[in-house]
Amino acid sequence: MAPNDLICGAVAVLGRPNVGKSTFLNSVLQTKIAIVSPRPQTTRGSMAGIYQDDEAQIVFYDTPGIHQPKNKLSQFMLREVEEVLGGADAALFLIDVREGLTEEEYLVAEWLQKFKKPVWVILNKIDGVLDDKLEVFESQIKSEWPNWSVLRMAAISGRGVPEVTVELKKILPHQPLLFPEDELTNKTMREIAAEMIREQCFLQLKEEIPYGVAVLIDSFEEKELPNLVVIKATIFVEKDSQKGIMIGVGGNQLKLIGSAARVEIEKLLGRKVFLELWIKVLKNWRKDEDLLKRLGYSVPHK
Ligand SMILES: Nc1nc2c(ncn2[C@@H]2O[C@H](COP(=O)(O)OP(=O)(O)OP(=O)(O)O)[C@@H](O)[C@H]2O)c(=O)[nH]1
Ligand SMILES: [Mg+2]
Repeated sequence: MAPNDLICGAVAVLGRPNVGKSTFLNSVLQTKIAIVSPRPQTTRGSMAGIYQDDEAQIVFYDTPGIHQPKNKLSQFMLREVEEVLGGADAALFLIDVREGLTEEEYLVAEWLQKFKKPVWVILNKIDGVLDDKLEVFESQIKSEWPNWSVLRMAAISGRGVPEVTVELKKILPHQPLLFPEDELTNKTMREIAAEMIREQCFLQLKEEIPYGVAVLIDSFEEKELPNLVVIKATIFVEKDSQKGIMIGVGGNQLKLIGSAARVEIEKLLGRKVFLELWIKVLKNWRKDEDLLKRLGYSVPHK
């Protein structure tokens, strides 16, 4: 160990869809970089959030929710989880205490049984249950998975979040930094901007439509005078009928998506943003390997 080495390691954040993995990532970084919505399967790719303090650099990897795959996009998502787990020093297994243990928790546990490194089961959303119920649930978890430690958290308010880093620091190694000191994530601002547009589709569109949405940034130009970032992006949908819904009467729906996404991107960049959106139909892209690849979701052949 060199004298200047910090506590350093990669930590996989795992769980079924919608348990609060991305909310945790944003909370531990105190910066919103990961998209969040009340609907399952919001996150599609992994994303590093690099937590740093005087003692440690902990690289948390947000991952897509583990689920039974049903199309090629699902396969891509699960492949992302597999890759993160392959490179992690520890894992956080998030559970929504309001929902308790579902079949999908046992699916996640199966993945983690093969992972021979430390695991913390994180009981998330404790703001949503009474203490008595939480006690019972915690004992159930401890008897189900006796080798794993348990922590309680409400990622939405930040309660219990610092305790996670305290625990991790006890087991992660001292080693040279994994990322440069001032880096926040392994994603580019361009990629995060695309995600923030997709997030608004999840928040504002109903039923199946957001699941068939993909976003690509066509151009991302930083201008000095006026001080502004000009972003042009295309939103892809799967059917002609969805294009009409997405645009809305008089273009209203698209305007709402655009202005809400612009506000989020401005917060992240700390600069004014001009956002221009286009919509295109790419029929059944979730089932087509070439189209998936074009949209950034390529599934490598094993
Ligand atoms: N009440 C409560 N809600 C929470 C908490 N943490 C997350 N949520 C909510 O749970 C929903 C899902 O949160 P996400 O962070 O998107 O969940 P995820 O695990 O990343 O979901 P996927 O990306 O779909 O796998 C959102 O509506 C969050 O606001 C919490 O501690 N308490
Ligand atoms: Mg997520």
